[in-house]
Amino acid sequence: MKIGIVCYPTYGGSGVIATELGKALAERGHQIHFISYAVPMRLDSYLGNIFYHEVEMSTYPVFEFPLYTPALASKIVEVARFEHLDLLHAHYAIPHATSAYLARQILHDGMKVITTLHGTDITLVGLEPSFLPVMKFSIEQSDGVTAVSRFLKEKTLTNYGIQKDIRVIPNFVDTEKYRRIECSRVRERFATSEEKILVHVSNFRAVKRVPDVIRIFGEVRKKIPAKLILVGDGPDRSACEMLSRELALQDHIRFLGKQTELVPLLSAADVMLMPSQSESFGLAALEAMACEVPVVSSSVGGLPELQVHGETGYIAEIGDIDRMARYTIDLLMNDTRMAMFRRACRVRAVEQFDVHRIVRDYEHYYEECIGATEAP
Ligand code: GMT
Repeated sequence: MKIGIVCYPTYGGSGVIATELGKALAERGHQIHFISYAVPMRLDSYLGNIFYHEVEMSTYPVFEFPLYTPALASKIVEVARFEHLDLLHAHYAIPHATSAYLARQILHDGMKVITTLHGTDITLVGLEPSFLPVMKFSIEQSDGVTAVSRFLKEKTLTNYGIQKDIRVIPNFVDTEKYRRIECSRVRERFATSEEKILVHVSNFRAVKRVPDVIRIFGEVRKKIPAKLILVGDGPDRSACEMLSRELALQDHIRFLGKQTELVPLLSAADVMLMPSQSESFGLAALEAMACEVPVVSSSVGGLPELQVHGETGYIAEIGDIDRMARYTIDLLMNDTRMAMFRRACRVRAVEQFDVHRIVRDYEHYYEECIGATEAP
């Protein structure tokens, strides 16, 4: 198939999934055309079958705001005409599903549009009154809609009153690449041999509750010698650096900023903390699980679909810092349980969320939407 993929190129789950999906589809013989305003972060080397088309933004003094939605629609039209796309896969509904709808109306050539809902496009941004009617319309007009968790599917149906079948296709990880590696040198850089290592990976937005991560760590350190590695960057980073000083934890916390090579860092870690306020899936937790790192998380959104309480980690109510700290301490103090959890994390990542399995699900869904196969 000739497939167009529209996504955000930045550090974030939807862009990662879109890029990894495109790469995996290309390996399976499809021709992939990425369309975005910059090269997607994980599209870092030349790969056959993959092409990148940049949306050019023109400015004009009359425009107070950049007009990305029509610019993207025009680029989709151009790529679809030149390359004869069979379908266009829009990741993150705003504004990609809208541009895709516009392009399809202009094209009239049978190109199908599939929209994948990722999270805040539905739970946060899309609900704003200035976007909601356009979001509902654009999602309903897509030929196929997928959501990354059952939670997100239900939220979309109820919040938007959408009368449309939404297929749940969970996020995935390349378990060949994401596997625990020998990491003693990395561990030594962060901690002594007596210390445990906790890790958190996010875009430091309010929904991630990074201050909770720091407070949980503070409680853990009262009982166990430990270090905390914080990976990523975003609006809450300065406040978190301040909080770590207020709590006198600054010598035990390393803010690493954005990192592209996560496997060595995850392989050095003992537990991942994800106390999010909202999380439709939790891709960072899945990547940790693939590297045998148990996750202590909040109970929100799709997290209970990803990890199993008491098997791959622990789940607590949002904001219950004491409970999350207690769970982390229990796990760090019990070597036998830790070993069991580690194994369970890896098995669950490989058996339920491996890239090869999920990419086949997308392929079947594409075929269904194009009309090549019947729905099961
Ligand atoms: O909202 C974000 O944090 C970014 C967003 C994205 O599109 O990059 O993440 C969402 O999509 C990821 C990939 O499907 C999911 O793993 C995240 O759980 C989801 N984030 C939220 O729901 C907060």
